[in-house]
Amino acid sequence: MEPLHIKDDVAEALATGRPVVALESTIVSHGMPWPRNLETARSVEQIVRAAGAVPASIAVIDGKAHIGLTDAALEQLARADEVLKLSRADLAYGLSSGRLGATTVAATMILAERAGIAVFATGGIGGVHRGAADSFDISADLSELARTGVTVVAAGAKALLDLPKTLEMLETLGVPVIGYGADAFPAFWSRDSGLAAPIRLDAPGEIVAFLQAREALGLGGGVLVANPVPEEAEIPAGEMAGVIEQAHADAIRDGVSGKAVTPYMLARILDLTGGRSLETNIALIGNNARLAAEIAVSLARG
Ligand code: PSU
Ligand code: MN
Repeated sequence: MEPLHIKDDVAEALATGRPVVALESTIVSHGMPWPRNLETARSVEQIVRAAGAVPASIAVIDGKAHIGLTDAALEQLARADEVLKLSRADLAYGLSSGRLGATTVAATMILAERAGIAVFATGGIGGVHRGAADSFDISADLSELARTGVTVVAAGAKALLDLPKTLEMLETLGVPVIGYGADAFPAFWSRDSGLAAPIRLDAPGEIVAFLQAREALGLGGGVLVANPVPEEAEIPAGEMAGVIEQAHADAIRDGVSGKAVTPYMLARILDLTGGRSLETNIALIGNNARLAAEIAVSLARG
């Protein structure tokens, strides 16, 4: 059984060596409210196209992993209430059950690599959760970055995570973390988490040279490019701290655990910031999509 269904324009670009950028779908189904989720998914694809690459949004539909989604499929994902949130552990269940499934960073990386797509843009990666010493809640995104050869462009990791432990874990796993045009590791809504980015690079060509050096060493695994949100859209870390504390306390009060934690926190933070966090989220995804396309274009030139 062939598990992948590759959309025509994506297949053609891959066959002819033209740049392609993978995009995840959990952000559409679980990360943003209707109808801004659909508007954002469309505009992100448009940004990738404008930068000279073909967008490949990825999701599981009717028992197939779709690489590249039609507008109707994007709308279905954006509207549906019962969408599975699929990571490495349950990706195969998404296929065998025939249910509608959105892919996280981890699952999108797996499918992108299988399809031959080297660059992937998202909002923020999952990481080590606060209280992980007790809950053991560490996103499968981290171990995926260690093993799957895709370059992930994200605005760092959400400050609702334990960022120092997330960076330690990435280092342990051998995942390079590149601050793009910045010395600081960004914290999603904020440009500066207060932590240093382990490596700094300032142009897509520098990133491609770095990827080629990794390839020459046969290192395998992925790379995280941490791209700070544009200044005009950021919410400074100092302003986010109280909001995150509150959302975290609410999650504990409501007994939220496992897969539900990230969507719960995002929705709570949206409320607590009066919608401002959503505008920041939309701006940073577009910014990441543009950089991912520039990297893919530069990679395709060799
Ligand atoms: N960033 C967002 N919204 C999201 C996510 C990230 O702004 O919905 C999703 C991504 O798909 C990421 C996932 O892979 O959350 C991590 O979930 P978990 O912590 O359960 O692994
Ligand atoms: Mn988790």
